[in-house]
Amino acid sequence: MISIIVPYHKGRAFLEDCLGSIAAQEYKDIETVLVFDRDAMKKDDVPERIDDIIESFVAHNKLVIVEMTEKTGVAAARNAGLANASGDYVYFLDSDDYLVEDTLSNLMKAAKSLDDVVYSRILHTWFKRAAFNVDQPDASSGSGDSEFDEGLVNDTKQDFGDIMKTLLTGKNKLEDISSLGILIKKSFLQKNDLMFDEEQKYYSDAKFVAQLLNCVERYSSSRDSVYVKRFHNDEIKYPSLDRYNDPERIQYFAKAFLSCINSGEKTAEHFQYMAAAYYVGTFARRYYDGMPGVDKEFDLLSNVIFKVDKNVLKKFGSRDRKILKAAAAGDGKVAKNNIRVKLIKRKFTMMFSEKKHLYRTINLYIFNRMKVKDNWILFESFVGRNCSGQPKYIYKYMQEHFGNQYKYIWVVNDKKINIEGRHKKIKRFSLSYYYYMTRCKYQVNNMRQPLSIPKRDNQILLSTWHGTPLKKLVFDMEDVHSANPRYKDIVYRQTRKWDFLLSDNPFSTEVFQSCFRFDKEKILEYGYPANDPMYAEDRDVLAIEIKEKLGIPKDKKVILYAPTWRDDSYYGAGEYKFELALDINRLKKEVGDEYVLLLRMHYWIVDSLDLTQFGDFVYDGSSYDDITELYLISDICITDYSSVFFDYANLCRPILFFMYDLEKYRDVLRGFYLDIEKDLPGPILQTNDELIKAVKQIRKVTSDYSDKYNRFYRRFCCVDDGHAAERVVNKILEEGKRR
Ligand code: C2G
Repeated sequence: MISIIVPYHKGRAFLEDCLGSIAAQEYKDIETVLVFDRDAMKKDDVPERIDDIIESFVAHNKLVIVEMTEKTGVAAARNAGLANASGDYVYFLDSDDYLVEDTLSNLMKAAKSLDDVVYSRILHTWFKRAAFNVDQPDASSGSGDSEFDEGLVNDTKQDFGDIMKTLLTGKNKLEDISSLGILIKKSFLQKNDLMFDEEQKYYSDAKFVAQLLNCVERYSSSRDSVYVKRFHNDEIKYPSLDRYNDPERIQYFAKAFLSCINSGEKTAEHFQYMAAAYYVGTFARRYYDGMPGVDKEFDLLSNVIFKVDKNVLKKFGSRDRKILKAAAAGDGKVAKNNIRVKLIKRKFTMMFSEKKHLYRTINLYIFNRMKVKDNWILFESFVGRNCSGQPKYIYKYMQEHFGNQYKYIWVVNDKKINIEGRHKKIKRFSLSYYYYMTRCKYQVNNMRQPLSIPKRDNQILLSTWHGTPLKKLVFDMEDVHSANPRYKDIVYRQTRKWDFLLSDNPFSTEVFQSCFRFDKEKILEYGYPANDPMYAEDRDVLAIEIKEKLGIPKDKKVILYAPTWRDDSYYGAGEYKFELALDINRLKKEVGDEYVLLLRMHYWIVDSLDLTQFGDFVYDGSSYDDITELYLISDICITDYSSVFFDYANLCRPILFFMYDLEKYRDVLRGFYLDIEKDLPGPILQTNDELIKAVKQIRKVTSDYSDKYNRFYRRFCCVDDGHAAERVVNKILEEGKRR
């Protein structure tokens, strides 16, 4: 029998997934030892209720509950679990992680009777279990949220069969060394007196694994067996253990290194190397910068570096050796002098090897010392992809009303983008970008700005965001499926720099306060400038021009299909896939005489669709800069979970919701702010049959939904009146005069 030891102190939803994954194991001869860390549980303001989860688990699974009252911490919890385990094998599973169905059966298949240990693969994810796909790229290799990814390292792929390489030398940091995903014979643990060090609040895994590696004789491995480790993406509600900001942490860190070095000959050199590498690679910088409490850290780490053998020191360059020798001797002054030389050298190497470092340095020391220009205003829409959305219409208003009084700067990825009026284009992340970002008085951005360019006190940053949200955003998302583990943390820091946030309606004002944790006073509920053209007198004239530009025959009505992206369907950072569920051939056959289809993929989608087969029925609107102009020429809008419909509703034209994957999108990926059955201004259609029928009977649909549409309009389009740009511009210029 396998005893699975699960320590628990927090995270109801995590525990549910964890126990669910145990219940779903193909291998059945298991008991679960669930250890409650009562002391840690008490720290919660409102204790979580988990009785129902336990009750339904117990109905079909063997469960032993261990109450830990005198001790606390993960090491003590695992030891308590060990003491109560009656299986021949033990297996540690954290309550915020989970397994796939064949995890244990694969381990047992690989286990030979004499083996002490069988280890497996650990895959990292920020997905909950229902959304986990074993074939997705490992989250620790960094994917998902665009340019802000830092990319962690995971190189356990090589020499998987060698236990030292997999469990030890493949890990970059002490906290990456893990006792998870390893099936261990209990008699082996008992024979060698192996336990977790309860004195170690953090890093107890490292010592445990070091000791295990020193006494293990027979082992196997199974690449097919997968342990799923979840990253925490809400460090505010659920900080992971290795992220607690604890001033005492360094003591545990130094102690853990010392005990790992002393754990046995087989691993000693490796830990000495790791400690020295950490010292010169990470700590040196902290020490040099004089971070608070760093002198104490210096003393503690000196004791560790003192243990580093001469042979190990030889593996480092001469400057690093000097730093390490000074550290071992406890000589802070010499250490610092050498660190200074190292950092200056590194800065120069970095500056000349990567442009971004050079530009950041120039920005910091030169541009940042120049005056902010009161009449410079910088615009960016959709991270430089185009000239559209709120920034475009704020720009347009300023061009028309303030002309040459201001210098207009547009941030673009490609200078060929067509932008009307007098302006200067700069490429995102070029040297000019740094220059203008740092010197302009005003910035208007509809997404998020990079943190690598510090914002100055007298600069004004207006975030317009890019839509009224239907799907949950940032701090309202229980799980972030598309972004890196630091997503919420990064967004939090970015949004703190916004002076104003634009909102289209009272509903958005409410949501923005929770999803961005943003102050109400700084939210401008002025409506969307990009919706102004929908109220313009000449909107039909404009529509004719746009239709002509796109080559759409005047006598054809237009169906706009503008779906959004799917969080879990991507190739890599910021590159999303889209599989078309719409049956274009059928739509063409059934309504092709009256309509054309205008396809508009979301800007994250990189798949280009081959539309040639549909002849003159389909027009590609994906590369068209401005979706507002596409709204103006469309007679029907088909969308799904995109905020597109909130804007389109200003035209009071029919909207159809093609939600073929509603259950997954709503229940697994995102969750919505609206009760879509009740609140949407059009029908939810899940099949092509339903969709085509609705298009054919569009008059009936319109009249069936007229009450709902009116209600929707009053709730979400109540501020837009064609003068949003005017309100926004007056406000920010007025604020500009004050600063
Ligand atoms: N958009 C577009 N084409 C699409 C979909 C969206 O041009 N096929 C543009 C629209 O301007 C829309 C904006 O991108 O308002 C945001 O699109 P969403 O599909 O809502 O998705 P997302 O980018 O995740 O925005 O609060 C805003 C949203 O909830 C988040």
